[in-house]
Amino acid sequence: RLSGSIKVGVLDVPFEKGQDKSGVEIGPKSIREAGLIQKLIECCGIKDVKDYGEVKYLNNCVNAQVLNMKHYDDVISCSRELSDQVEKVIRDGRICLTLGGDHSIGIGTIHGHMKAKTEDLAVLWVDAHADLNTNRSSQSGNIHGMPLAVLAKELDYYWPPLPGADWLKCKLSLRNLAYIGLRSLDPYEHVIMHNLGIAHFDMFDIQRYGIDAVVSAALDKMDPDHNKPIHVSFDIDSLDPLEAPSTGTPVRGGLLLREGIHIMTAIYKTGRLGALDLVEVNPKIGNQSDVDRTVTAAMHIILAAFGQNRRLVKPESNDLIPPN
Ligand code: EXY
Ligand code: MN
Ligand code: MN
Ligand code: MN
Repeated sequence: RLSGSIKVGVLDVPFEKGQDKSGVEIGPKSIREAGLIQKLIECCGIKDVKDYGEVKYLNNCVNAQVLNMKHYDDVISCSRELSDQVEKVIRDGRICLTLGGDHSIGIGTIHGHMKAKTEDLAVLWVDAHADLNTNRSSQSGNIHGMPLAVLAKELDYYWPPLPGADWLKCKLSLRNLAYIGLRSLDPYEHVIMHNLGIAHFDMFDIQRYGIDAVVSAALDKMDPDHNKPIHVSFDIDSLDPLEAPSTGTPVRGGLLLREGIHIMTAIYKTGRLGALDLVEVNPKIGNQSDVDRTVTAAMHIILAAFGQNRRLVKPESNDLIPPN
C-alpha cells in the first residue's frame, strides 16, 4: 500500500488573531485528542509520523500597523515562525500536516512549502470563502479573509508597504491556484477572480458536474502537466454547517462530508501531496455534539488525504456465518 512509505510531520498552530472569535486556537488540541496520530498509523497504515508540537512565536514587530488589518503584528510574526517550521518539516522529507488555528495561517504554511520545494506549487483552497481580500477591499479587517491576497504575485501592486514582512519573499502565482466549495465572496474578490482567471468551482459546479469531475478539473487547471507538489488548504467551513457546525463563519448549502472526503482521496491518489492545512475548527462554538461532529469531520478529511480507504474491499473468506 502506497501510504506505508509516506512520512508525516504534524504541526499545531493555536492561533486565533486572524479573526474575532475565541476558541479556534484550541482546534488543534481537539483534533489530537480525538486520536489523530494513532489513527494516522492505524487507519492509513503510515509507519512514520513525527510530532513537531506547537508553533510558538514572539511578536517581533510589535505595534507595526497596516490600515484595516487587525492584529497585523501578531499575524506577521506567527506567519514567519510557521513558515520556517513548515519548511523544516518538508526538508525532513515529510508531508506537513498543519492544524489551525484560523485561516491566516495559510500565509505561513504556503510560504514555508514554497521555500522548501519551489515557488511553482499547486494550491487547492477548499473553502466557502475566497480569502482573497486586500486591506482595502476587506469589510471586516480580519486577516483570515486575506491570506491568498498576501501571497499572490499578481496582487503585489495592490498592497501598501507591509512592515516586518521583508522575509515574505516567495510569491504564489494565481495561475497555480484552484478553489472548491465557494459560496460567500465579497464583491471585489469575485472581480479579481474573473479578471485574473483564477480557477474556481462553486457549489453550482459541484451540483451540476459532480465532485469527481470537479476535483479532476481543479487539478488540471492548477497543474496542467500533473507534476507539481500540491498544497491543500482545507477550511472546515467548506463543509455544510450540518456536517461541521463548530466554525466561526458558517455558510449554509455547503459540501457534504462525503464530498470533502472524495476531494482528499483524489489528492492522495496523485501521490503529490506536500502539505495539508486543516483550519477554522472552533470547539467553543455550539454544544458538545456539534463539536464532536465537527472534529470527526476534520478527522475524516485528514485521514482520506493520507490514504484511508473507505471502499468495500473483497472479503478474504467466502465463508457464511456457520449454522447453529
Ligand atoms: N470575506 C469575509 C472577510 O474577509 O471578512 C469573510 C472571510 C471568512 C474567512 C474564513 C476563513 O475562511
Ligand atoms: Mn478560509
Ligand atoms: Mn472559510
Ligand atoms: Mn465566478
